[in-house]
Formats: sequence, C-alpha cells, structure tokens
Amino acid sequence: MKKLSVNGAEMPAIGLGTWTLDGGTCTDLVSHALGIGYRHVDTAAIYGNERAVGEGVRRSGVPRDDIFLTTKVWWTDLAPADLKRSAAESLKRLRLDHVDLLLVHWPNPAVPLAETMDALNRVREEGLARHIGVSNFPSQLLAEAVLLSEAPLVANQVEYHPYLNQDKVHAACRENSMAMVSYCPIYRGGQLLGEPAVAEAAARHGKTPAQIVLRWHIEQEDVAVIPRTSRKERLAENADIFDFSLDAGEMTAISRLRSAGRRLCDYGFSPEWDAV
Ligand code: 1BO
Repeated sequence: MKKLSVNGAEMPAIGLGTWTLDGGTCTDLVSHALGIGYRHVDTAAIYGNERAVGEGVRRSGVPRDDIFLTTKVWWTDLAPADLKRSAAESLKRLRLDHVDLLLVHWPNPAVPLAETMDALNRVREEGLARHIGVSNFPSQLLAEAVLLSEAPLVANQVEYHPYLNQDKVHAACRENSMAMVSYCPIYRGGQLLGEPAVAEAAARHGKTPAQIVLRWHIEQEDVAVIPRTSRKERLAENADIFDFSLDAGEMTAISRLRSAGRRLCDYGFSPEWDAV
C-alpha cells in the first residue's frame, strides 16, 4: 500500500476513518480492516470510540508498530493543561502507550496558538505521540502553526472531495512537506458518484465510482484519504485503488466539479475558511 513520507512520518495513503462508528461495530471494522491490509486508522477524542478502536487494534493481531494510528484533541481542550490531559485520557481509552499522530482537531481563537503548539510539542517530547499536526486549519493559520511548532507538523486533516476546492490548504501543506488528509472524501456519495466525470471514468477502468473518487485523492501529491464505512465489504472496495491510475484528462474533469464549493462540516466554531 502506498505510503506518504512527510516530515519523518511514513503515513499509509489510505486509512479507515471511524467518525460515527462505535461499540462492537467499530471494533469489528477496525479489526477487519487491519486484517485485510489497512495500516492507518483515524479516531478522535470527540468520536467517543477510542476504547472500541483500541480493542479493534488488539483483536486484529497486527503488530502495533505496523499501524499508523491518529487521534485528536477537541477544540475546547486546547489550553496547555487540557491538551495534556486530553492526550493522556485518549491513550488510556485506547489502552496504548502512544499514538502515531496527535492532531489539534479544530483551531480555537480563544486560546493563544503559541500555547497550544507548545503543549502539543511537550506531549510529543514525552512520547505520547510520535508525530503531531492539525486539522481544519485554513492556509494562513496553518502557516502560523508551522512557525510556532518546534517539531515539524506532519499533517493537516481537512474536508476534501471533488465538490470542494482546497488548493490553498494543499499548497500550504506541500510548502511545509506535510500531508493533507482528506475526510468526507466522497462527500455524501449519491450525487457525486453519479457525476458523468466520475461515472465515465468508473466505466473505463472497471472500477466503482467511489474507487474513482478515492483514486482522484491519492493521485494528488501528498494527499492521504480516510474513507469511513460501517460495511465490511466496502473496506476491501475502498482499498482496492492501487492497480490503476487516472490520466490528466480524467483528473481535470473530476477537479472541475470543485467549483460547486460544497462543504459538509461547517459549524459555529469553524475558522474563516480560505476564499477560493
Ligand atoms: C466534527 C468532526 C469533524 C471530522 O473529524
């Protein structure tokens, strides 16, 4: 499976997103995903499923060192003492001694970014996280976070799919040798998967429309993708995207859909997004 080398981290280009998964279903899916070759799993304190994810990791029997596991600190926990407590509690729920990547889940303008980045670095220094990064950071704020961090940041995880242009965030990630990790990578499925640019590429390659969209992500430099599914059969389908490639015309046709400018995850606490 393709890996991204980003600021000292080796991140598998496809991972299992676990947002909205919980309990036995989550444990089963994580364990099954690892059993069929996934080596990247994404969770967060706010998802409420870290216990189930940790159990899935153990049940899979895959050596811990072979797995790239990400968790995140919620935006209300960015003051230094809260961030350290949140990271320690995540590890306790996961029943692990470290994660591979610890992200600030969303920025919080009420807490000085310098303090948050310092706390994130201390947590890394203490060995609770091998690498650190951010999520939902627009390009300018990402540049500030990079300058404030002693250790290089390895990823900015953002909503990204063919209905949303993230060129500015992607460029900022690339300037800093970071991965851009796409969540909600196939939007809501449905309409996007029926778009002629996607459906026609699917017919040409003998792949499903979802596989075409996931491939569109990983064709882009230093982009990783974390599709979530609650269906086991979809796990194999989502990962079966490494035996074909999209040509420039197909990439352009799908990328043109980004003029739609649709964002699924926008909340009262969201930062000011990059203008397109
Ligand atoms: C509110 C959670 C967004 C994706 O991690």
